[in-house]
Amino acid sequence: MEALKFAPRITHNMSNITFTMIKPDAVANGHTGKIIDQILEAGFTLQALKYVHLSRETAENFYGIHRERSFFGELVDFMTSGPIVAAVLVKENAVADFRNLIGATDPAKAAEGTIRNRFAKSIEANAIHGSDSDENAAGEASFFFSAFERF
Ligand code: 3AN
Repeated sequence: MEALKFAPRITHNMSNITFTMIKPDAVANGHTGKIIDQILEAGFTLQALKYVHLSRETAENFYGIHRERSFFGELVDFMTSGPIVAAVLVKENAVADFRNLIGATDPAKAAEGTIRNRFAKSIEANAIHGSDSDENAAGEASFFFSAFERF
């Protein structure tokens, strides 16, 4: 008998997706709705969305590339301090356009009107994550979401 062929439902080009998390500070401060609204207003559409509280192990694995950085422990403490909202977003040139929308890592340096300029307090409690490359966007999206959760 012929083996079943896997038919992927996701037709989006890899360069058209990015992965984001609304971080515990922004969720706790009640900014979730305003941030999602700004993302959709900027022309991104949702491919996947979930509201979760990360375990320490999950946060350590997600931020594995930063394991040797001095702030790794604090980053994991912070990212597990409360629930987050994770999403996969679709748009032409998604990674670069989303980095522009969120602004610089340090909110003091983030351009006027960017999400971090509006909602972030510090370099650690910086309201939102955005993938920094197409490759990382694909990896981060599949770390958080199964194929059945992406539409
Ligand atoms: P970005 O999220 O803008 O790509 P990265 O990848 O350099 O920034 O850092 C990952 C996360 O680590 C940041 N979002 C921020 O929360 C945290 N972080 C970066 N630099 C520092 C720092 N100097 N002190 C504390 N946390 C930091």
